[in-house]
Amino acid sequence: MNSGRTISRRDVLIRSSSALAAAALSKASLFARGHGDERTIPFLDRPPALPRELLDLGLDMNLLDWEELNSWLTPSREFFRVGHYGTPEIDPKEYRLEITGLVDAPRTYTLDELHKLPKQEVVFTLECSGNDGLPWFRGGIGNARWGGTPLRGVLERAGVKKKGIEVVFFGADSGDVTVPYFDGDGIKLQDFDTTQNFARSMSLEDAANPANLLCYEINGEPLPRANGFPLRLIAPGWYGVANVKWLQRIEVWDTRFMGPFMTERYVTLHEGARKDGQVVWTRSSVGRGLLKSMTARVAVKDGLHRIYGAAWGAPIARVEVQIDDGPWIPAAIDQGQEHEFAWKFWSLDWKSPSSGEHRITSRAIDTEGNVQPAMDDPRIAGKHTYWESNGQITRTIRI
Ligand SMILES: Nc1nc2c(c(=O)[nH]1)N[C@H]1C(S)=C(S)[C@@H](COP(=O)(O)O)O[C@H]1N2
Ligand SMILES: [Mo]
Repeated sequence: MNSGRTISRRDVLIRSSSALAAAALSKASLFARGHGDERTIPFLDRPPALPRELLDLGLDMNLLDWEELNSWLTPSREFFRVGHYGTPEIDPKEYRLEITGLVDAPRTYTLDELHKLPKQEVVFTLECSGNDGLPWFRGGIGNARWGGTPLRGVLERAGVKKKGIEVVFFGADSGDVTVPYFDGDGIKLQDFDTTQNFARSMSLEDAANPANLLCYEINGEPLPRANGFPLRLIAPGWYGVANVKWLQRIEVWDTRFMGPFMTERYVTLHEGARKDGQVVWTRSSVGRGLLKSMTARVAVKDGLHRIYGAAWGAPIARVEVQIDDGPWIPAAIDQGQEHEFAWKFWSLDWKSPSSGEHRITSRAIDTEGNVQPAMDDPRIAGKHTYWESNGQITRTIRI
């Protein structure tokens, strides 16, 4: 198979348990004052409750409450969940993973066989690309140490044929999808009612990234059912939707895959103006995660105020905070969180805030100098859909 973009071993987060234990110790510095007589000052902008329609569907997304966040690794039972076609129940003894399509040696794996393959772990902050795109949708994010076997090895063992360019990942969950059929002039000829499994694809080059895992563990425990038991794809650096749960079949294709979660749902519509003033509309499939940060909590202890938050979506170099219309002030970044794909926690001492209402905005800066866009940046302001909302978030609070 193609070797793809070379990603150095160093970039891939293969950690022994002792290194991970050290990372977990960073809890000591993170939100260090979140104990004893420290008091959280509630934000004025807490998200509204889920809309009635969603509650009626019995949807329980288990969203993160930022103000309650007190551990760098999200405990598995607290991890958010998104399932568009319900939660399949899979008997681990009956479970099979199929590798098929344009490969020399198609085969199926039992769970036991997958567990016996080389194990690798990665700490990765998984965010739903819808997070912060709708008023009630806040906290569709979590950080975990995922364990499994590298996808790359399984693809190599199957032997991808020369013609293969696309890797399609099918989940066990399925739903009804209406597929419209147009003629060349855009006239609709027919609607096909189909049943399709949840599926997403990646180019072979992206799929071959050595960080990608066929994952069966979260924080050292088996995956909970809602998070993909017994096996899911973990694609570090990609938005949640790419991380296919209840993984059942991997197919190598010689053409692009056009499933609804690539081309219809999880699609961003953007209106941008070029330098010459011409307006250009683009539609793109949600894919890689984007640079972002969030102010999680403001606390006071012994009369001293401190702002806490997180930043993720790219290797984080710095985080800056703006209070009201003041200057951008660098925040202190917690140490011991040197994981390429994991969020970093930060904090800032807020020197003698005046009483009254205040606005707090954070922005993350990655190691390449990219700055998280402001809300009026054309990348955000020109976006007409709610996906990929990584604009700078302003929280409001009364002191
Ligand atoms: N099979 C399957 N995989 C899926 C989904 C799904 O509906 N079905 N939802 C995706 C989306 S949109 C997100 S945000 C993540 C959420 O992962 P989590 O439920 O473990 O938090 O799963 C992704 N994988
Ligand atoms: Mo999502």
